[in-house]
Amino acid sequence: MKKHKFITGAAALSAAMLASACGSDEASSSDQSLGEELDYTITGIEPGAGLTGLSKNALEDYSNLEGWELEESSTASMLIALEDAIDNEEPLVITGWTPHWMFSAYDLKFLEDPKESLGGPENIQTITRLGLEEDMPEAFKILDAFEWELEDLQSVMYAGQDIPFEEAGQNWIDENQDKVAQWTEDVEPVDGEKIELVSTPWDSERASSSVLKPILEAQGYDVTVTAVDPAVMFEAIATGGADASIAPWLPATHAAFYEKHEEDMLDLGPNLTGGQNGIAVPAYMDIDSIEDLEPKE
Ligand code: PBE
Repeated sequence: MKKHKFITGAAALSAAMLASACGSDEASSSDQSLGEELDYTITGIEPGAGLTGLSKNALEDYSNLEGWELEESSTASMLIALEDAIDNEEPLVITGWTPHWMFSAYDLKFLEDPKESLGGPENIQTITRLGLEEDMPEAFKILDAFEWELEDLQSVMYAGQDIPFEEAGQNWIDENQDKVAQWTEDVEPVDGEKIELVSTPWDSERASSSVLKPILEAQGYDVTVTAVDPAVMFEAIATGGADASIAPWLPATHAAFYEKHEEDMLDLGPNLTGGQNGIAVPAYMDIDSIEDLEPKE
């Protein structure tokens, strides 16, 4: 699996600088506590991610995380730090989630989260702007029917690490004509009508977009998919600037945005179940719970 295909030089460079600044080549770790070794830092992702908000809640909720910090950067930098730690069998605490290929590429475990700061099982859900059903009934039928399994999304997401997502999505469509037929049952073709989808930049959502877009195009739609921060995505749907999204993670990840805009959008329910967020560590680390992290003295 080519893990770094989409990582830019700048991101790689800043992550390398972060890694060296974090003291990975400090002297013997045996005389240091885990917290000291990690500089009391949880390696996080983008500031705008729902997961970042949940992780900040965890820092508040757990008294043993007194003195710990969440380092916000990007998914690409977090993944480089993770690969680096695993290559050297060093400790690292990250904010992680599934579905993501990190759990198939590496042996990771979520730390137990007895306070459920990071939520429980997550769905990926479909939302539309108000009035879409009246304005674009055929697209609405597809969006309403669109629902797939974790294995489907994962197969597109894994393929997307080696080939362009457009190709991975089209291959999945070619191999899953029965599911596509269900989603497009009784749908009348349209003539180049424009539809604007909003999504987020993570690989799970690049995968789902790469499948939905050509399906709508095959029905005659002119489809735009724009990847934005979750806050912007909900805002766009609520204001009618965009038509629909299949990218919201709920009930916990995007709860803050959902609650803000609930009245101004339509929720079509889960298109996928079986997601999970958490604080994660390489499996070789001998801690099992967020509560095993010791407070800064
Ligand atoms: N994630 C993956 C995103 C949604 C998809 C869990 C990193 C987030 O907003 O946190």
